[in-house]
Amino acid sequence: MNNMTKALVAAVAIALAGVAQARDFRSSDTHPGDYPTVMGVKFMGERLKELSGGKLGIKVFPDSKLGQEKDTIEMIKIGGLDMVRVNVAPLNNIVPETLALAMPFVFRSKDHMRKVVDGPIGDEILKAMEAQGFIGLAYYDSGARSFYTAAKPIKSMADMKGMKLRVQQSDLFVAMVEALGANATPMPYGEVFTALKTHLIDGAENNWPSYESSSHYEAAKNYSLTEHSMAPEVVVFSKKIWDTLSADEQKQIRQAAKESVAEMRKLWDERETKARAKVEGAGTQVFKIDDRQQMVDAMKPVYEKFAADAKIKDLVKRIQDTQ
Ligand code: GTR
Repeated sequence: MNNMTKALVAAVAIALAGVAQARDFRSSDTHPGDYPTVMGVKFMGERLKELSGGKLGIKVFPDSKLGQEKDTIEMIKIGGLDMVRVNVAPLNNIVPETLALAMPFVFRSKDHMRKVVDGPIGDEILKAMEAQGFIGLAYYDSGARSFYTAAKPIKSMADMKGMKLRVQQSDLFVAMVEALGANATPMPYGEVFTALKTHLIDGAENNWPSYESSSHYEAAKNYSLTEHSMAPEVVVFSKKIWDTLSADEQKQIRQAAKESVAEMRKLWDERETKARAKVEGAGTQVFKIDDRQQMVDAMKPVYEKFAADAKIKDLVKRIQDTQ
């Protein structure tokens, strides 16, 4: 072999070793492939590939292919899955600090929510996840959640009396719905469409993009602008697996996650507008709430119960005080 061939052989060997070492983290999401949260994590994967010189990447499994949110959270805890993008609500029962972000009516606007999660409060809550086996990497937008129903529309709090409404698997959401006078039915997201169709429930609650992409709008055509929650999404890594990575790798993952936020928000804002237009075009009726303040006032016992702990109370107060 001449020197040139030797150099070539060596280069190929190094490249092959690189390929052999390349590692794709598996990340779960309940939403379909074109949903902003899935696209956000895909973007994060591309950035991670660049930052790690091709050594690390992410493979996203959409449509709950790896399980419903609660199950994937359990998998993350034991290191059976690398990453997941979930809403903070299914983390409420495990990481109490996340309650502060899911409290009803705690955020005044999208800007308020973004300011809180982008600042020290957001970081503090991400950090609090570690004790439970989660490395909180970044928050994604989830807009505002409102109730939607199949038969009778909700125009005021009185309309909710006795209705059976699906909520996420969070005790806080159960308490919120009960305080509004309805019956809460916690169940995984993937079961809601059938539950609406078969009238097991009268309605559910979600943001515009979820209401649209899940086809819930086909089964429940009355969307009432309660906008009772802005509980954000979160991108989480398994601490068990995290602890086996080098400091450099951890840094690259954190950076890629942070960089994906702006991209996700751009996609989110576009999707919110598109989703609303699509469902309204398909026959969804939108209702304003006659006396939304009555709903806000009804949350007093919910705050008393779920923000009783000094730490949560303080987080909630700091969120409210954020201008
Ligand atoms: C969506 C959220 C999902 C899931 C879903 C639900 O808005 O993006 O992660 O929590 O709500 O209602 O279960």
